[in-house]
Formats: sequence, structure tokens, C-alpha cells
Amino acid sequence: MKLFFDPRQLDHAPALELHNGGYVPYAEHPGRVKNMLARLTETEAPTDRGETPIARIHGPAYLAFLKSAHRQWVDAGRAGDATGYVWPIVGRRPLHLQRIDAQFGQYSFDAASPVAAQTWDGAYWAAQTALAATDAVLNGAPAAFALCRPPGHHAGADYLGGYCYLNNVAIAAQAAIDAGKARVAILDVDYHHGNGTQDIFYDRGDVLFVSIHADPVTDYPFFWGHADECGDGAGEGANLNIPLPRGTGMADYQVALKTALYSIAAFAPEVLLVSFGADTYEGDPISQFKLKTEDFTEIAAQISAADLPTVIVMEGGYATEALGDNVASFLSGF
Ligand code: Q9C
Ligand code: ZN
Repeated sequence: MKLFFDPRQLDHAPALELHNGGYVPYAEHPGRVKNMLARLTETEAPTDRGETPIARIHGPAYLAFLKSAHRQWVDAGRAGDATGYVWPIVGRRPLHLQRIDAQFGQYSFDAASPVAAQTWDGAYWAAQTALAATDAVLNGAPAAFALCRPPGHHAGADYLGGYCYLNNVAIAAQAAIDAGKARVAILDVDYHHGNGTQDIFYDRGDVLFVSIHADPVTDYPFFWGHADECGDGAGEGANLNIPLPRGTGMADYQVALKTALYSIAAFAPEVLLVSFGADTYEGDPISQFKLKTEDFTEIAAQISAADLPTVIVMEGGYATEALGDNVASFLSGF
């Protein structure tokens, strides 16, 4: 399988995140990549496809915020990574304010995703990595893997959150549509619901979003991912959420996967994109499923049996020591 990675993604390195009321080392750290690369031979760097495919998903005001947030933070006299602390409540009238703290309120949804000095560059090259893998598949490769970091599936058209800044899989899906594909499906198997991806395609009938994840009644991101979110307008029926309880192991996971793959087959997409998070692993420090390293091979084999050209985009996974093994296990199933 073709594997894509750009080392500039490592430049994104926030120091700390707010976790259970205190600051802890940032879980989505560059060391994750080193562990994955140790198990992947021959990665290819993406060529630069520029900002146009990114701007097909993210609005200009959000992109301007993301590029300038850390500079604005420094200009406001602050040290360290830029982060928000105040958010408008649901139903509050939209205000467009210039102060950096107000902008974080407008363009983010949590305090777990600081903007560090090189965050734009890292996120930009993660998006380029996803686009390169997509091109490989559009040009005939049966499957390709994009080692993206920072991840993307929590980022919406105009917001960051959940360690995500640019929605890599959404940018890739749109690129496939723009290349002439009529229908694409996204299967999200990260532990957390891919709220950003869901939001981006919620009212569209050309992109099916199917997600298997921890029940948002108990788990992040709480405000999305419930089973009754089915899409809107032209997108009605093109959004499927399969929430599972904490403690879920392979037996129950496979039942959900079967349902997911059945709905994907019924949609008859021309391309499949997989948001792959290894945070469903039993040893993950921030997640509560019970999948084993060898289970990832079986999950991938079942996805592969759908017999669709497949772009695999890396999302979460925080058991750093096991991450390379888990990714290698997943990729070996294709
Ligand atoms: N106390 C991804 O896997 N923090 N993002 C959870 C738990 C946010 C995970 C805090 C988790 C985001 C791509
Ligand atoms: Zn996750």
C-alpha cells in the first residue's frame, strides 16, 4: 500500500491541554508519529496542492484565524500556546469580535486544542498528506494511507477542537467529488464521534458519513454523535451514527461494523474514505473500548471486503507505545 507522510507535520507541538480540570502533557504529541513511522517502510511526501482544496471545506475567516491566532496571542502579550477560555452559549447572537480570546470563542468548541507557533504549518501538511493519498487512489491504487497529524475529524468548516484544526478527511472527500466522483462515503472508526465531518456534510446527499464511536452521553464530544442525527435536507439519510457503550470489545464492535458496511454498500459510493483512530485500543489512556491489536486486522479485512477504492486517514490513538503495532495491524488487513 502507498503510505504518505510529511515531516513538517511534526512542527505542530502544543505543550499542554486542559484535562479533567488540570493541565497535563498534550496527548496528541509528535512522538505518536515516530512510533508509527518505525513500523511503516517507505513513506512518500505529498506534493503541495496549495490552499484551494482546503478552502473548499474551510471558510476564509476561519482560515485567517487559524493562520494568525498564535501571532495575535503573542501580540496580546501572552506566552506559550494560544488557547480559548470563553465560549458563546447556544442561541447567543453571533458577534464578530477582534480580540483573540473572543475569536477562540467563535472558532473553537473546546479547551483541548491550543494553537501553537507551528500549528498552521502542521495542519496544512496533514491536509496535503490526505490529498496525496486521495490522488493515489483516484489514479488507480486500491488503497492508500495518509499518516495525518494533527488529526482532523473534530474540526468543522469554521471551528477547531479535539486536537483537530483542518478536517483532513473532509478535504480529501471533497477533492474526490471535485475530481468527478458522484458519491463518496466516509467511515469513521475513531473512538470519538467525528463531529466536524458530520457537520460539514450534514445537509449533503453526495457524501455519506457513517461513524462508530463511544456513546456521546458519556464521552467527548457530547453534543454530537447521537443515534437520531440522520442528516438534513438533501443529506437526510446520509448520516449514520452508531454509538456504543464504554467497555465495548470486538464481538459487539463487529456487529456495529456490519451495520455500517451494509449502509455503505447500499449507498454505492465510488470511493471510501476511512477516518482511522487507534484510540479504540484497550490500552488507550483517554478511551474506554477494549479492542486488541489483532482486532484491527480483522476490522480492516471486513472494510476491505467492501471492495471499494479506499483512502485511509489517520485520526486519534494515544497509547503511543502500541500505536505503530496497531496501525500496522490495521493496514495489514487491506
Ligand atoms: N477527559 C481525537 O481522537 N479530550 N481527538 C478528551 C477526556 C479530547 C480526541 C478529554 C479528546 C479528543 C482525534
Ligand atoms: Zn479519537
